[in-house]
Amino acid sequence: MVLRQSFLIILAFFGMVLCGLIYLNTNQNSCKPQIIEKVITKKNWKLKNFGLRSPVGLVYNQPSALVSRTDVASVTPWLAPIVWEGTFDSRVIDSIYKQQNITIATTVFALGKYTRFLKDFLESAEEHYFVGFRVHFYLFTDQPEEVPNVKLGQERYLTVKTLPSMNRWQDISMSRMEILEKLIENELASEADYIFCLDVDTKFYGRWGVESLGRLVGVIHPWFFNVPRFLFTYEHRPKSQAYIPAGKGDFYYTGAAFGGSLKDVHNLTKTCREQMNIDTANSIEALWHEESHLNKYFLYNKPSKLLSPEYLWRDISMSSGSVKIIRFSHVAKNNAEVRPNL
Ligand code: 5GW
Ligand code: MN
Repeated sequence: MVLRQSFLIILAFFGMVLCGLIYLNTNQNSCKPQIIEKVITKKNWKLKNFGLRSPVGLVYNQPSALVSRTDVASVTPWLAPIVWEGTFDSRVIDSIYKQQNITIATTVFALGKYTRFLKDFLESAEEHYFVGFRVHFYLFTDQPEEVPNVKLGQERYLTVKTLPSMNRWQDISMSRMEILEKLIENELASEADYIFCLDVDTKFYGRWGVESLGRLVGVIHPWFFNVPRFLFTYEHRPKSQAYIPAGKGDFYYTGAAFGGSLKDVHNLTKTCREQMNIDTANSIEALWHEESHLNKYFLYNKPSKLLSPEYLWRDISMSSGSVKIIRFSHVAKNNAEVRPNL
């Protein structure tokens, strides 16, 4: 009798201890992310030690359905991701794309005095841009002799294409979309899977990798990511094809970087080229040229992925709380010095 009683007491005691432990554990999980991290690490340790591997052959932290960055939005209302530091694991995403044997075409224009930006652009790209992946740069210039001799790594290619000199910035700005459209049509189909079109007065300072790939990719303009849309510099004159009515618009996207699949970027460049031609016929030039047309396009053809201003910052010397890493940035330039005399 006494034995049975003490057995039951011991059983009840262990039951209480167990309940307490379960309670503590669930409680910690729901309110203390750092505890979750510990649990995950322990699991990883177990996985490693029993020789188990995740499907992508990597041991990595368990993704959380509860914990993420809370100081920025990482998804749009149409469920496109917005890529910020802390929203992806570079090892996981690299290992997924590594299996796909992809080529990323990258276009850049350097006419007139803008060839001076090429060295820093290309050298910094070698260090930070799609490192470990096949990249093919297509460089359009009116001065091929000014292209610096930058040593490119394995599986990285540069094709220089000579353009006639253009002195009017309108011509440079307008012709870019048409040249991209024709490049995709005539040359890229069997050569590349994705394309990015970048300004040359820029430099890479941090990783820009496969996390940026998507069907249609826009980059949020660094001046406008934290302002209400009535301040966006959209084209507001109905006469222009780039017209966006007041009170409309999602984000203000930069014209200095955009990309995506060949098909989607082809449609984008073709549409912008056609819209700009209509504007020219109607003697109107949109406020910010092709950037205005790009913004109109993205309003009606939503990007499937957005890159945060980490992917195009204003100038490396300026800082912001939510931008924790500057990956790519405009360099400070003296417009009067580099632009042709108008
Ligand atoms: C740009 C503005 C006025 C006159 C000429 C140009 C210009 C642009 C040029 O003389 N040469 C040239 O190669 N470009 C290309 O267009 C560069 O790739 C440049 O990055 C891109 C956009 O022009 P940006 O960079 O001057 O425009 P913002 O808005 O970044 O200052
Ligand atoms: Mn620029």
